[in-house]
Amino acid sequence: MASVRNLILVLGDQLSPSISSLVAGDPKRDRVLLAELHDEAIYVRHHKKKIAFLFSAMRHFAKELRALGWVVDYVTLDDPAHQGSFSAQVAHAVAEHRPERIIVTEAGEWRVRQMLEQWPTKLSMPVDILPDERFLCSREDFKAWTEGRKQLRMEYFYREMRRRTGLLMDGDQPAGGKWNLDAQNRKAADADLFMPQPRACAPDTVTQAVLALVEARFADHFGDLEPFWFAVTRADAEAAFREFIDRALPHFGDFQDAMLQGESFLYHAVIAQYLNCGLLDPLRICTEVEAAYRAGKAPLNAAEGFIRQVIGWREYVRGIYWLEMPGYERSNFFGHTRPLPAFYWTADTDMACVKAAVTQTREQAYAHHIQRLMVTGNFAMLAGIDPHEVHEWYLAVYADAYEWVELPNTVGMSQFADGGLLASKPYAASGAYINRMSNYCGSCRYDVKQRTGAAACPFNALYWDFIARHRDRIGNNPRMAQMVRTYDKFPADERQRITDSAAQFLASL
Ligand code: DLZ
Ligand code: SF4
Repeated sequence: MASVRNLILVLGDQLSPSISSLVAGDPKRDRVLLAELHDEAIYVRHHKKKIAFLFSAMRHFAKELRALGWVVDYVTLDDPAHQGSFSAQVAHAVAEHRPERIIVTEAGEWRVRQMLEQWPTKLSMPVDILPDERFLCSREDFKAWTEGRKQLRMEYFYREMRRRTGLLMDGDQPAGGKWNLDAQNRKAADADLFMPQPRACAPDTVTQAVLALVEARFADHFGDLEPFWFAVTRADAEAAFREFIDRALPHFGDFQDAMLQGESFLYHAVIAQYLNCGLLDPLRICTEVEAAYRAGKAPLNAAEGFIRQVIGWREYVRGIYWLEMPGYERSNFFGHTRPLPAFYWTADTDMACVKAAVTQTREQAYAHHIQRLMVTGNFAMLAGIDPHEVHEWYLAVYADAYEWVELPNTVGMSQFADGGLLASKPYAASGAYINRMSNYCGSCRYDVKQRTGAAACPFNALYWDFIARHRDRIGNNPRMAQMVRTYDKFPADERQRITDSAAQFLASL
């Protein structure tokens, strides 16, 4: 057998043929290793659909690479050669092939990066860790951008990314004259029989085998395996994205923050799971969205909102993650310690908004950004849930969640546990916000108009109690000071009712 020059390890979220580790290799002399790993499936107990999605996408990617001429060692979870972890699997492959060196593209998570960095010593072998060029802003570039800045606001980073990529630019000016049209993207939606649904792909035989494996091995993990409809190949992910452009993008901006009972997807793209594992390319999808706008097929507020999420927010949170790890994971600005309530797993709650978000999360491994931020996230912060438990929940239950993207969104944006490094104010809201943006409250046992008492929407007393509990921490934030003043104007007996209602509700969790 011909000897192997380089062993190229491809991680489960690196399913791109143009990933730097493969570009650096040679199909004739190098060998690729991809492995379904027990440790990766359980270090948080990932949603069953997420595990099945990734395993099936990995199996299809191995096929894609073989068609391109690569020799691929693919280790399934039930393979006799399965070793359980990245380190053990690579040690096993090194013993078998005796390569000259290992090549790998940098990991997306601190935990895995630590592992890779130990390999030269552990394996007595050179390990080339290459930059992940699928991101438009390298870790070094992001660090350089932060230098000398008092505040790391996404908006300024985003403008630089617009200039750098040329996306939605007319010369050196933003298309349409404004950088950010978010203010136009807050309309409430009405139920509409013709709401587009994301493209559903029927499971092929490869996916069917994975579904059986996941059901057998991870039966006690959260989440429904079926119906399974995610794309698991690049071609199907691209087809799903093109359907989004044709059918949903025109309304994506307007209804970006809306929520409707029984509608899990509204006009969202539902492509983050494809993007974050490498089936879609960030720059390419943005170019296609811009082309749709330039061709008059989508309004500017939709195209700009979409592109901002990808080249602005997504790159920005990754930059923050690498800037702030490893300490960031344990941030707890408010000192919250309450355990995550059981209904985050069971959906067994009378709060219609929370019930809807958790139910669809169980069914789809998906909820859109406002459900995550303003329903489950907002509730957790108001109720004083330990932000680390909240983080592990989001990381486990969403098909698109990897730590680099999920942690800053949870710890920084949604829980304000970093004390305002990332967000300019806590995303705290009472029931009124949810009522304005959704139709959940109409069918809820609680009354969104009442502030206190057993029938009142729990978000209301919890919101005011949160303001009161943390007034010293948030009162000097100009955007929160107004709420503290409003609270102070409540009569003393009303303030007491708020304290009592919040305490009673929390005791019932
Ligand atoms: C999330 C995940 C899961 C569930 N399974 C695997 C796996 O079996 N093999 C693999 O290579 N990667 C998996 N991943 C992704 C990793 O846990 C990790 O999130 C990324 O490699 C980022 O460092
Ligand atoms: Fe949620 Fe309160 Fe509305 Fe019920 S009344 S759906 S708990 S916001």
